[in-house]
Amino acid sequence: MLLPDFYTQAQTLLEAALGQLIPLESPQPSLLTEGMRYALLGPGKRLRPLLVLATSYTVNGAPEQALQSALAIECIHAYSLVHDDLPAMDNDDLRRGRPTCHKQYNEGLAILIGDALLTLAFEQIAAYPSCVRLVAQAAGFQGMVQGQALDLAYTTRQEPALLPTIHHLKTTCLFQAAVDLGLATQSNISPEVRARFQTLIQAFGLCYQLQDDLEDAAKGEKTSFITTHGEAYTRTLLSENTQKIFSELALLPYNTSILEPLFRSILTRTDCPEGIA
Ligand code: GRG
Repeated sequence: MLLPDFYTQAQTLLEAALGQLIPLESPQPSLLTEGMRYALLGPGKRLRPLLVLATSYTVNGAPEQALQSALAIECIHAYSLVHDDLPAMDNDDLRRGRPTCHKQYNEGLAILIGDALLTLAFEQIAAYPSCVRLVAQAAGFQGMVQGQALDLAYTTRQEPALLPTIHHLKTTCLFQAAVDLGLATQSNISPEVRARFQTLIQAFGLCYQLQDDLEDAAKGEKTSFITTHGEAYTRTLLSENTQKIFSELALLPYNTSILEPLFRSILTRTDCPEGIA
């Protein structure tokens, strides 16, 4: 399959499947289901589900399990953004160029929209118990929610040493879960391959966050990692870890012509696979 074809098809498949997750004409149409669709179907880049599908495709995994896992991880991501935007968290008014969920609806409903998306995620992978465990561990107190809790505490207890841990838990854990879900679609993955994927996704998570910080700094926004470690060090770390991603990919015993441009496009926002921008 040609590269643009893979991503065009994956995006089309994902949007169609996400659109069907929460029916418009449910027996009792409600603001809750409307809000869930608002949060889930907004113009996101779908990076995590694409990573699940691309990883699974690379290792020749089971496509149906990959799709269910991709939907689950996008539900988790959407819930995390709804809750992250709440007044008690980041208190943001805009997300993806539109009013945040609590601005569009109200705060109470936004909390429930997040809750419902979180539970919907687990419904998608209920047939795959190992995936349920994997997602629960990445998204819960050992992962993303713990990262958010540490981030909340950081506003009063500013310990720069905590920043890499916060970034890792808030951002990398979900990317790691995406790759692990992709690998879980193939029973025949060697420990060496698993370890290489782990190394490269850890490097990728760090790069993703550093890139985000550099973009914020360029816009004049204060970003804590650059404030504490300096821009030069941030760029060096970014460059070292970018190299690590591609050297690990090159050592995988698979054709990585689908995965490689996905990582490259996310990190550089250039040479994007069609459909991801
Ligand atoms: C509220 C439990 C809870 C967790 C929130 C994900 C998160 C944790 C907070 C979002 C703030 C954050 C860490 C931003 C940095 C990177 C990030 C996750 C950006 C948004 O992801 P994209 O760029 O968004 O994939 P789209 O809109 O494309 O889906």
